[in-house]
Amino acid sequence: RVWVTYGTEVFDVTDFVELHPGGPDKILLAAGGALEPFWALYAVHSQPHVLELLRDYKVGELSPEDAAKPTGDTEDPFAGDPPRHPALRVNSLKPFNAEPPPELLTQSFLTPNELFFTRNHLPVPSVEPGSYRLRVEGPGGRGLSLSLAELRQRFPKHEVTATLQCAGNRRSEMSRVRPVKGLAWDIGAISTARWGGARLRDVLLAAGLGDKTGEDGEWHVCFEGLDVDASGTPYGASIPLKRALSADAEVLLAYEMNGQELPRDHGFPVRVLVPGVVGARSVKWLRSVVVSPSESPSHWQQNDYKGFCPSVDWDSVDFSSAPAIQELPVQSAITEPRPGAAVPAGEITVKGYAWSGGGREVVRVDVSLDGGRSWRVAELGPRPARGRGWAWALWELRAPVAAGTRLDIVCKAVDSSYNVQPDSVAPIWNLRGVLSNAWHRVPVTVTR
Ligand code: HEM
Ligand SMILES: Nc1nc2c(c(=O)[nH]1)N[C@H]1C(S)=C(S)[C@@H](COP(=O)(O)O)O[C@H]1N2
Ligand SMILES: [Mo]
Repeated sequence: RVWVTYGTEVFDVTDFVELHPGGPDKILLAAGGALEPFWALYAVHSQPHVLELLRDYKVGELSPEDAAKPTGDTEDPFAGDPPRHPALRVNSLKPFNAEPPPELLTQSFLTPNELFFTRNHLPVPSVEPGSYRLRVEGPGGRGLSLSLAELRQRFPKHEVTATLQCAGNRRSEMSRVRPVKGLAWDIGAISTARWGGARLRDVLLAAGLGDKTGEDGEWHVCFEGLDVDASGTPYGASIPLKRALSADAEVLLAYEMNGQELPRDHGFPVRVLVPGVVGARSVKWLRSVVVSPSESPSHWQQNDYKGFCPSVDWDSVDFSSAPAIQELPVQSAITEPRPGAAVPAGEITVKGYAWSGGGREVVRVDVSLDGGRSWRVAELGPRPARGRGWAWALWELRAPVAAGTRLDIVCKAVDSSYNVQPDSVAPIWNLRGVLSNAWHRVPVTVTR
Protein backbone atom coordinates (compact mmCIF):
# COMPACT_ATOMS: atom_id res chain seq x y z
CA ARG A 1 0.00 0.00 0.00
CA VAL A 2 1.09 3.58 -0.61
CA TRP A 3 0.65 6.03 2.24
CA VAL A 4 1.73 9.64 2.68
CA THR A 5 1.35 12.28 5.39
CA TYR A 6 0.22 15.88 5.28
CA GLY A 7 0.52 17.77 8.55
CA THR A 8 -0.24 15.14 11.18
CA GLU A 9 -2.72 13.26 9.00
CA VAL A 10 -2.03 9.97 7.24
CA PHE A 11 -3.49 9.07 3.84
CA ASP A 12 -3.62 5.77 1.98
CA VAL A 13 -3.40 6.92 -1.63
CA THR A 14 -2.89 3.50 -3.26
CA ASP A 15 -5.96 3.90 -5.43
CA PHE A 16 -5.03 7.44 -6.46
CA VAL A 17 -1.51 6.64 -7.69
CA GLU A 18 -2.62 5.65 -11.19
CA LEU A 19 -5.03 8.59 -11.36
CA HIS A 20 -2.48 11.26 -10.44
CA PRO A 21 -2.41 14.01 -13.12
CA GLY A 22 1.34 14.42 -12.52
CA GLY A 23 1.98 10.71 -13.13
CA PRO A 24 2.27 7.69 -10.80
CA ASP A 25 6.07 7.87 -10.57
CA LYS A 26 5.89 11.33 -8.95
CA ILE A 27 3.60 10.27 -6.09
CA LEU A 28 5.74 7.24 -5.38
CA LEU A 29 8.68 9.57 -4.66
CA ALA A 30 6.76 10.79 -1.59
CA ALA A 31 5.52 7.34 -0.49
CA GLY A 32 6.05 6.63 3.20
CA GLY A 33 6.68 10.28 4.13
CA ALA A 34 5.47 13.85 4.08
CA LEU A 35 3.90 15.51 1.03
CA GLU A 36 4.88 19.06 2.04
CA PRO A 37 8.45 19.11 0.67
CA PHE A 38 7.20 17.81 -2.70
CA TRP A 39 4.16 20.04 -2.94
CA ALA A 40 6.39 23.02 -2.11
CA LEU A 41 8.09 22.39 -5.46
CA TYR A 42 4.93 22.09 -7.54
CA ALA A 43 2.49 24.92 -6.88
CA VAL A 44 -0.36 23.15 -8.75
CA HIS A 45 -1.09 21.48 -5.41
CA SER A 46 -1.86 24.69 -3.53
CA GLN A 47 -5.48 24.70 -4.71
CA PRO A 48 -8.47 23.76 -2.53
CA HIS A 49 -9.57 20.91 -4.82
CA VAL A 50 -6.30 19.09 -4.26
CA LEU A 51 -6.76 19.02 -0.46
CA GLU A 52 -10.38 17.98 -0.89
CA LEU A 53 -9.32 15.11 -3.07
CA LEU A 54 -6.74 14.07 -0.48
CA ARG A 55 -9.37 14.07 2.31
CA ASP A 56 -11.08 11.06 0.69
CA TYR A 57 -8.00 8.96 1.35
CA LYS A 58 -7.47 9.78 5.04
CA VAL A 59 -6.80 6.72 7.21
CA GLY A 60 -5.51 8.20 10.49
CA GLU A 61 -3.28 10.55 12.45
CA LEU A 62 0.44 10.39 13.26
CA SER A 63 1.28 9.61 16.89
CA PRO A 64 2.78 12.62 18.74
CA GLU A 65 6.21 10.90 18.84
CA ASP A 66 6.25 10.34 15.06
CA ALA A 67 5.06 13.87 14.44
CA ALA A 68 8.10 15.28 16.33
CA LYS A 69 11.33 15.58 14.33
CA PRO A 70 14.28 13.39 15.32
CA THR A 71 17.22 15.35 16.75
CA GLY A 72 20.85 15.20 15.56
CA ASP A 73 24.04 14.09 17.26
CA THR A 74 26.25 17.02 18.32
CA GLU A 75 29.67 15.28 18.40
CA ASP A 76 29.42 14.68 14.69
CA PRO A 77 31.38 17.11 12.43
CA PHE A 78 28.43 16.91 10.03
CA ALA A 79 25.87 17.78 12.72
CA GLY A 80 25.77 21.36 11.42
CA ASP A 81 24.85 20.33 7.87
CA PRO A 82 21.57 21.81 6.61
CA PRO A 83 18.31 19.87 6.19
CA ARG A 84 17.81 18.33 2.74
CA HIS A 85 14.90 17.49 0.49
CA PRO A 86 13.65 13.91 0.90
CA ALA A 87 13.44 13.37 -2.88
CA LEU A 88 17.23 13.49 -3.24
CA ARG A 89 18.91 10.14 -3.90
CA VAL A 90 21.71 10.03 -1.37
CA ASN A 91 25.03 8.57 -2.51
CA SER A 92 26.82 9.44 0.72
CA LEU A 93 25.37 11.10 3.81
CA LYS A 94 28.61 12.35 5.43
CA PRO A 95 29.86 14.20 3.46
CA PHE A 96 26.54 14.80 1.76
CA ASN A 97 26.34 13.76 -1.88
CA ALA A 98 22.99 13.39 -3.55
CA GLU A 99 21.22 13.70 -6.88
CA PRO A 100 17.63 14.39 -7.88
CA PRO A 101 15.64 11.39 -9.13
CA PRO A 102 15.59 11.26 -12.96
CA GLU A 103 11.80 11.78 -13.07
CA LEU A 104 12.21 15.20 -11.42
CA LEU A 105 15.47 16.20 -13.11
CA THR A 106 13.84 17.15 -16.39
CA GLN A 107 10.53 18.32 -14.91
CA SER A 108 11.72 21.94 -15.25
CA PHE A 109 14.45 23.73 -17.18
CA LEU A 110 15.83 25.35 -14.02
CA THR A 111 16.38 22.78 -11.30
CA PRO A 112 14.68 23.88 -8.06
CA ASN A 113 17.37 24.72 -5.49
CA GLU A 114 16.07 22.00 -3.15
CA LEU A 115 16.60 19.36 -5.84
CA PHE A 116 19.90 20.61 -7.33
CA PHE A 117 22.50 17.84 -7.03
CA THR A 118 24.91 18.31 -4.12
CA ARG A 119 28.54 17.29 -4.14
CA ASN A 120 30.32 18.00 -0.85
CA HIS A 121 33.75 16.67 0.06
CA LEU A 122 33.61 17.92 3.66
CA PRO A 123 31.14 19.19 6.27
CA VAL A 124 29.17 22.29 5.24
CA PRO A 125 30.76 25.32 6.95
CA SER A 126 28.55 27.71 8.93
CA VAL A 127 29.24 31.20 7.68
CA GLU A 128 28.09 34.34 9.49
CA PRO A 129 27.27 36.64 6.55
CA GLY A 130 27.96 39.81 8.55
CA SER A 131 31.58 38.87 9.26
CA TYR A 132 32.29 37.08 5.96
CA ARG A 133 35.30 38.38 4.04
CA LEU A 134 36.64 37.35 0.67
CA ARG A 135 40.40 37.67 0.20
CA VAL A 136 41.61 38.46 -3.33
CA GLU A 137 45.39 38.36 -3.88
CA GLY A 138 48.05 38.33 -6.55
CA PRO A 139 51.71 38.97 -7.27
CA GLY A 140 53.41 42.10 -5.94
CA GLY A 141 51.20 42.38 -2.87
CA ARG A 142 48.21 43.54 -4.90
CA GLY A 143 44.79 42.54 -3.66
CA LEU A 144 41.51 43.30 -1.96
CA SER A 145 39.43 42.13 0.94
CA LEU A 146 35.68 42.29 0.38
CA SER A 147 32.70 41.95 2.70
CA LEU A 148 29.54 40.41 1.31
CA ALA A 149 27.94 43.87 1.15
CA GLU A 150 30.94 45.24 -0.78
CA LEU A 151 30.85 42.37 -3.24
CA ARG A 152 27.16 43.07 -3.86
CA GLN A 153 27.47 46.88 -4.02
CA ARG A 154 30.80 47.60 -5.69
CA PHE A 155 30.28 45.31 -8.68
CA PRO A 156 27.36 45.11 -11.09
CA LYS A 157 25.23 41.98 -10.68
CA HIS A 158 25.62 39.69 -13.66
CA GLU A 159 23.29 36.75 -14.29
CA VAL A 160 24.02 33.53 -16.17
CA THR A 161 21.84 30.48 -16.74
CA ALA A 162 24.27 27.61 -16.57
CA THR A 163 24.33 23.86 -16.08
CA LEU A 164 26.76 22.42 -13.55
CA GLN A 165 27.91 18.83 -13.98
CA CYS A 166 30.15 16.76 -11.74
CA ALA A 167 33.00 14.93 -13.48
CA GLY A 168 31.60 11.76 -11.91
CA ASN A 169 28.12 12.03 -13.43
CA ARG A 170 27.05 8.58 -14.79
CA ARG A 171 29.97 6.90 -13.01
CA SER A 172 27.79 3.91 -12.08
CA GLU A 173 27.64 2.93 -15.76
CA MET A 174 31.43 2.92 -15.83
CA SER A 175 31.68 0.70 -12.74
CA ARG A 176 29.47 -1.85 -14.48
CA VAL A 177 32.30 -2.34 -16.99
CA ARG A 178 34.96 -2.63 -14.28
CA PRO A 179 35.00 -1.25 -10.71
CA VAL A 180 36.19 2.35 -10.30
CA LYS A 181 36.89 4.44 -7.21
CA GLY A 182 34.27 7.07 -6.52
CA LEU A 183 30.68 7.79 -5.60
CA ALA A 184 28.18 5.77 -7.62
CA TRP A 185 26.43 8.66 -9.37
CA ASP A 186 23.57 7.74 -11.66
CA ILE A 187 22.56 10.29 -14.34
CA GLY A 188 21.66 13.11 -11.93
CA ALA A 189 25.01 14.68 -10.98
CA ILE A 190 23.98 17.55 -13.24
CA SER A 191 21.55 20.44 -12.69
CA THR A 192 20.79 23.89 -14.04
CA ALA A 193 20.25 27.23 -12.31
CA ARG A 194 20.16 30.93 -13.00
CA TRP A 195 23.17 32.26 -11.10
CA GLY A 196 23.64 35.86 -10.02
CA GLY A 197 26.75 37.55 -8.71
CA ALA A 198 29.75 39.70 -9.45
CA ARG A 199 31.86 38.87 -12.47
CA LEU A 200 35.20 37.45 -11.31
CA ARG A 201 36.73 39.59 -14.08
CA ASP A 202 35.44 42.81 -12.49
CA VAL A 203 36.78 41.82 -9.07
CA LEU A 204 40.22 40.90 -10.45
CA LEU A 205 40.42 44.16 -12.38
CA ALA A 206 39.42 46.14 -9.26
CA ALA A 207 42.19 44.35 -7.36
CA GLY A 208 44.73 45.39 -10.00
CA LEU A 209 45.18 41.79 -11.16
CA GLY A 210 44.21 42.12 -14.80
CA ASP A 211 47.60 42.22 -16.48
CA LYS A 212 49.03 38.67 -16.30
CA THR A 213 47.46 37.43 -19.49
CA GLY A 214 50.29 37.01 -21.91
CA GLU A 215 53.90 36.21 -22.47
CA ASP A 216 55.18 34.63 -19.25
CA GLY A 217 53.20 31.39 -19.65
CA GLU A 218 49.69 30.53 -18.54
CA TRP A 219 48.63 31.96 -15.17
CA HIS A 220 45.89 30.61 -12.95
CA VAL A 221 43.30 31.72 -10.45
CA CYS A 222 43.26 29.51 -7.37
CA PHE A 223 40.19 29.26 -5.17
CA GLU A 224 39.85 28.00 -1.60
CA GLY A 225 36.69 27.14 0.30
CA LEU A 226 35.88 27.60 3.98
CA ASP A 227 35.30 23.84 4.27
CA VAL A 228 38.38 22.20 5.76
CA ASP A 229 39.45 18.63 6.47
CA ALA A 230 40.67 17.32 9.86
CA SER A 231 44.15 18.78 9.21
CA GLY A 232 42.72 22.21 8.37
CA THR A 233 43.29 21.91 4.61
CA PRO A 234 40.49 23.53 2.61
CA TYR A 235 38.82 22.35 -0.59
CA GLY A 236 40.56 24.08 -3.48
CA ALA A 237 40.74 24.23 -7.28
CA SER A 238 41.85 26.58 -10.05
CA ILE A 239 41.04 27.77 -13.55
CA PRO A 240 43.26 29.47 -16.12
CA LEU A 241 43.50 33.25 -15.55
CA LYS A 242 42.60 33.77 -19.21
CA ARG A 243 39.15 32.28 -18.58
CA ALA A 244 38.72 34.28 -15.38
CA LEU A 245 39.46 37.56 -17.15
CA SER A 246 37.42 36.84 -20.27
CA ALA A 247 34.16 38.78 -20.41
CA ASP A 248 32.80 36.07 -22.74
CA ALA A 249 33.49 33.27 -20.27
CA GLU A 250 31.14 34.90 -17.69
CA VAL A 251 32.83 33.42 -14.60
CA LEU A 252 30.90 34.56 -11.52
CA LEU A 253 31.41 35.01 -7.82
CA ALA A 254 27.81 33.98 -7.31
CA TYR A 255 25.65 34.90 -4.32
CA GLU A 256 22.28 34.05 -5.89
CA MET A 257 20.80 30.84 -7.24
CA ASN A 258 17.45 30.96 -9.04
CA GLY A 259 16.69 34.36 -7.53
CA GLN A 260 17.33 33.27 -3.94
CA GLU A 261 20.42 33.63 -1.79
CA LEU A 262 22.75 30.66 -2.25
CA PRO A 263 21.57 27.69 -0.17
CA ARG A 264 24.10 26.43 2.38
CA ASP A 265 24.73 23.20 0.46
CA HIS A 266 25.58 25.18 -2.66
CA GLY A 267 28.13 27.54 -1.13
CA PHE A 268 26.48 30.20 1.03
CA PRO A 269 27.31 33.06 0.98
CA VAL A 270 29.56 33.10 -2.14
CA ARG A 271 30.72 30.47 -4.62
CA VAL A 272 32.61 30.49 -7.86
CA LEU A 273 30.51 29.53 -10.88
CA VAL A 274 32.50 28.64 -13.97
CA PRO A 275 30.08 28.07 -16.86
CA GLY A 276 30.95 25.23 -19.23
CA VAL A 277 33.58 23.80 -16.88
CA VAL A 278 33.57 20.72 -14.64
CA GLY A 279 31.76 21.32 -11.33
CA ALA A 280 34.92 20.74 -9.28
CA ARG A 281 36.27 24.20 -10.23
CA SER A 282 33.15 26.05 -9.04
CA VAL A 283 34.44 26.35 -5.48
CA LYS A 284 31.75 26.83 -2.83
CA TRP A 285 31.95 28.79 0.47
CA LEU A 286 34.68 30.81 -1.20
CA ARG A 287 37.28 32.29 1.16
CA SER A 288 40.13 33.24 -1.17
CA VAL A 289 40.95 33.99 -4.78
CA VAL A 290 44.67 33.99 -5.60
CA VAL A 291 46.24 34.83 -8.97
CA SER A 292 49.27 32.58 -9.36
CA PRO A 293 51.78 31.33 -11.94
CA SER A 294 50.83 27.74 -11.04
CA GLU A 295 47.63 25.75 -10.72
CA SER A 296 46.03 25.19 -7.31
CA PRO A 297 48.21 22.85 -5.20
CA SER A 298 45.00 21.26 -3.91
CA HIS A 299 44.59 17.50 -4.01
CA TRP A 300 41.46 18.01 -6.11
CA GLN A 301 43.37 19.95 -8.77
CA GLN A 302 46.53 17.81 -8.78
CA ASN A 303 45.53 14.24 -7.89
CA ASP A 304 41.90 13.93 -8.84
CA TYR A 305 39.53 15.06 -11.62
CA LYS A 306 41.81 13.91 -14.45
CA GLY A 307 41.23 11.39 -17.22
CA PHE A 308 43.45 8.41 -18.12
CA CYS A 309 43.86 5.59 -20.63
CA PRO A 310 41.61 2.58 -19.85
CA SER A 311 44.68 0.42 -19.18
CA VAL A 312 46.06 2.70 -16.46
CA ASP A 313 45.44 1.21 -13.01
CA TRP A 314 46.09 2.38 -9.45
CA ASP A 315 49.64 0.92 -9.54
CA SER A 316 50.66 2.68 -12.73
CA VAL A 317 48.73 5.95 -12.55
CA ASP A 318 50.79 9.16 -12.65
CA PHE A 319 48.46 12.05 -11.91
CA SER A 320 51.09 14.62 -12.92
CA SER A 321 51.00 13.25 -16.48
CA ALA A 322 47.44 14.34 -17.24
CA PRO A 323 45.89 17.80 -17.44
CA ALA A 324 43.20 18.76 -14.94
CA ILE A 325 39.71 18.49 -16.39
CA GLN A 326 38.28 21.92 -17.27
CA GLU A 327 35.73 22.03 -20.15
CA LEU A 328 33.62 18.87 -20.23
CA PRO A 329 32.74 16.74 -23.28
CA VAL A 330 29.27 16.47 -24.83
CA GLN A 331 26.77 14.57 -22.69
CA SER A 332 23.17 13.37 -22.76
CA ALA A 333 20.92 10.98 -20.85
CA ILE A 334 17.39 9.60 -20.84
CA THR A 335 15.39 10.53 -17.73
CA GLU A 336 12.08 8.91 -18.75
CA PRO A 337 11.24 6.07 -18.98
CA ARG A 338 13.43 4.36 -16.40
CA PRO A 339 15.49 1.24 -17.17
CA GLY A 340 13.41 -1.93 -16.88
CA ALA A 341 10.09 -0.06 -16.98
CA ALA A 342 6.99 -1.54 -18.58
CA VAL A 343 5.43 1.11 -20.79
CA PRO A 344 1.92 0.88 -22.26
CA ALA A 345 1.49 0.24 -25.99
CA GLY A 346 0.48 3.22 -28.09
CA GLU A 347 2.72 6.23 -27.95
CA ILE A 348 5.90 6.37 -25.90
CA THR A 349 7.37 9.64 -24.64
CA VAL A 350 11.12 9.62 -24.12
CA LYS A 351 12.61 12.56 -22.19
CA GLY A 352 16.10 13.60 -21.29
CA TYR A 353 18.79 16.25 -21.13
CA ALA A 354 21.79 17.10 -23.30
CA TRP A 355 24.66 19.47 -22.60
CA SER A 356 28.23 20.18 -23.64
CA GLY A 357 31.12 22.01 -21.99
CA GLY A 358 32.85 25.21 -23.04
CA GLY A 359 29.63 26.95 -24.06
CA ARG A 360 29.19 24.62 -27.03
CA GLU A 361 25.47 24.53 -27.65
CA VAL A 362 23.70 21.21 -28.21
CA VAL A 363 22.55 21.27 -31.82
CA ARG A 364 20.85 17.86 -32.08
CA VAL A 365 19.84 14.83 -30.03
CA ASP A 366 19.36 11.50 -31.78
CA VAL A 367 17.20 8.82 -30.19
CA SER A 368 16.98 5.17 -31.18
CA LEU A 369 14.38 2.67 -29.96
CA ASP A 370 16.22 -0.33 -31.41
CA GLY A 371 19.63 -0.12 -29.80
CA GLY A 372 21.10 2.20 -32.42
CA ARG A 373 20.06 0.57 -35.70
CA SER A 374 17.66 3.38 -36.63
CA TRP A 375 17.41 6.89 -35.29
CA ARG A 376 14.96 9.76 -34.91
CA VAL A 377 15.73 13.36 -34.05
CA ALA A 378 14.35 14.49 -30.67
CA GLU A 379 12.61 17.82 -30.21
CA LEU A 380 14.71 20.27 -28.20
CA GLY A 381 12.84 22.30 -25.58
CA PRO A 382 13.06 26.08 -25.31
CA ARG A 383 16.33 27.56 -24.08
CA PRO A 384 17.38 31.05 -23.00
CA ALA A 385 17.50 33.29 -26.05
CA ARG A 386 20.56 35.21 -24.91
CA GLY A 387 24.05 34.06 -24.04
CA ARG A 388 26.26 31.14 -24.94
CA GLY A 389 25.34 27.48 -24.69
CA TRP A 390 26.04 27.29 -20.98
CA ALA A 391 22.76 25.55 -20.18
CA TRP A 392 21.45 22.13 -21.07
CA ALA A 393 18.76 21.38 -23.62
CA LEU A 394 15.83 19.31 -22.40
CA TRP A 395 14.51 17.10 -25.17
CA GLU A 396 11.58 14.86 -25.89
CA LEU A 397 10.65 12.25 -28.48
CA ARG A 398 7.22 10.72 -29.04
CA ALA A 399 6.93 7.56 -31.09
CA PRO A 400 4.38 4.79 -31.67
CA VAL A 401 5.22 1.47 -30.01
CA ALA A 402 3.54 -1.94 -30.34
CA ALA A 403 2.59 -4.27 -27.45
CA GLY A 404 4.87 -7.19 -26.73
CA THR A 405 8.05 -5.57 -28.01
CA ARG A 406 11.24 -4.81 -26.13
CA LEU A 407 12.82 -1.44 -26.73
CA ASP A 408 16.48 -0.64 -26.33
CA ILE A 409 16.24 3.15 -26.10
CA VAL A 410 19.46 5.03 -26.81
CA CYS A 411 20.26 8.73 -26.92
CA LYS A 412 23.28 10.68 -28.14
CA ALA A 413 23.85 14.40 -28.52
CA VAL A 414 25.79 16.52 -30.99
CA ASP A 415 27.29 19.86 -29.97
CA SER A 416 28.03 22.98 -32.02
CA SER A 417 31.56 21.72 -32.80
CA TYR A 418 29.95 18.49 -34.09
CA ASN A 419 31.46 16.58 -31.19
CA VAL A 420 29.54 13.36 -30.54
CA GLN A 421 29.37 10.89 -27.67
CA PRO A 422 31.24 7.56 -27.81
CA ASP A 423 28.95 4.58 -28.42
CA SER A 424 30.17 2.46 -25.52
CA VAL A 425 31.73 2.77 -22.09
CA ALA A 426 34.65 0.31 -22.17
CA PRO A 427 36.95 2.36 -24.43
CA ILE A 428 36.58 5.46 -22.22
CA TRP A 429 36.73 3.58 -18.91
CA ASN A 430 39.16 5.19 -16.46
CA LEU A 431 40.12 4.23 -12.93
CA ARG A 432 38.46 7.25 -11.34
CA GLY A 433 35.24 6.85 -13.32
CA VAL A 434 35.15 10.42 -14.64
CA LEU A 435 34.01 11.77 -18.04
CA SER A 436 31.43 9.01 -18.45
CA ASN A 437 29.54 10.19 -21.55
CA ALA A 438 28.83 7.15 -23.70
CA TRP A 439 25.45 6.75 -25.41
CA HIS A 440 22.84 6.32 -22.69
CA ARG A 441 20.83 3.10 -22.98
CA VAL A 442 17.48 2.31 -21.37
CA PRO A 443 15.84 -1.08 -21.98
CA VAL A 444 12.05 -1.21 -21.53
CA THR A 445 9.22 -3.57 -22.40
CA VAL A 446 5.95 -2.56 -24.04
CA THR A 447 2.80 -3.99 -22.44
CA ARG A 448 -0.80 -4.16 -23.67
C1 HEM B 1 -1.24 12.07 -2.63
C2 HEM B 1 -0.41 12.95 -3.13
C3 HEM B 1 -0.73 13.82 -4.32
C4 HEM B 1 -1.94 14.29 -4.76
C5 HEM B 1 -3.31 14.08 -4.12
C6 HEM B 1 -1.68 15.06 -5.95
C7 HEM B 1 -2.66 15.68 -6.71
C8 HEM B 1 -2.42 16.35 -7.90
C9 HEM B 1 -3.45 16.99 -8.69
C10 HEM B 1 -4.95 17.02 -8.35
C11 HEM B 1 -2.83 17.54 -9.75
C12 HEM B 1 -3.52 18.35 -10.87
C13 HEM B 1 -3.65 19.76 -10.36
C14 HEM B 1 -4.34 20.68 -11.35
O1 HEM B 1 -3.86 20.75 -12.49
O2 HEM B 1 -5.31 21.32 -10.95
C15 HEM B 1 -1.42 17.25 -9.67
C16 HEM B 1 -0.46 17.62 -10.59
C17 HEM B 1 0.91 17.41 -10.45
N1 HEM B 1 1.52 16.75 -9.41
FE1 HEM B 1 0.60 15.92 -7.82
N2 HEM B 1 -0.34 15.06 -6.21
C18 HEM B 1 0.28 14.31 -5.24
C19 HEM B 1 1.65 14.07 -5.10
C20 HEM B 1 2.64 14.57 -5.93
C21 HEM B 1 4.05 14.42 -5.73
C22 HEM B 1 4.70 13.68 -4.56
C23 HEM B 1 4.68 15.06 -6.78
C24 HEM B 1 6.14 15.24 -7.10
C25 HEM B 1 7.10 14.50 -6.68
C26 HEM B 1 3.65 15.58 -7.65
C27 HEM B 1 3.87 16.26 -8.83
C28 HEM B 1 2.89 16.78 -9.63
C29 HEM B 1 3.16 17.48 -10.87
C30 HEM B 1 4.54 17.73 -11.48
C31 HEM B 1 1.91 17.88 -11.37
C32 HEM B 1 1.67 18.66 -12.66
C33 HEM B 1 1.49 17.74 -13.82
C34 HEM B 1 1.41 18.52 -15.12
O3 HEM B 1 0.76 19.58 -15.12
O4 HEM B 1 1.99 18.05 -16.10
N3 HEM B 1 2.43 15.28 -7.09
N4 HEM B 1 -1.22 16.52 -8.52
N1 LIG C 1 34.38 24.36 -1.22
C1 LIG C 1 33.96 23.35 -2.00
N2 LIG C 1 33.63 23.62 -3.27
C2 LIG C 1 33.21 22.63 -4.09
C3 LIG C 1 33.14 21.29 -3.64
C4 LIG C 1 33.48 21.04 -2.28
O1 LIG C 1 33.39 19.90 -1.79
N3 LIG C 1 33.90 22.09 -1.50
N4 LIG C 1 32.76 20.30 -4.53
C5 LIG C 1 32.97 20.59 -5.95
C6 LIG C 1 32.41 19.63 -6.87
S1 LIG C 1 33.33 18.24 -7.19
C7 LIG C 1 31.27 19.87 -7.58
S2 LIG C 1 30.70 18.80 -8.75
C8 LIG C 1 30.48 21.09 -7.33
C9 LIG C 1 29.06 20.73 -6.93
O2 LIG C 1 28.29 21.87 -6.67
P1 LIG C 1 26.85 21.70 -6.03
O3 LIG C 1 27.00 20.90 -4.76
O4 LIG C 1 26.34 23.08 -5.81
O5 LIG C 1 26.03 20.97 -7.05
O6 LIG C 1 31.02 21.89 -6.28
C10 LIG C 1 32.42 21.97 -6.30
N5 LIG C 1 32.86 22.95 -5.35
MO1 LIG D 1 32.32 17.03 -8.84
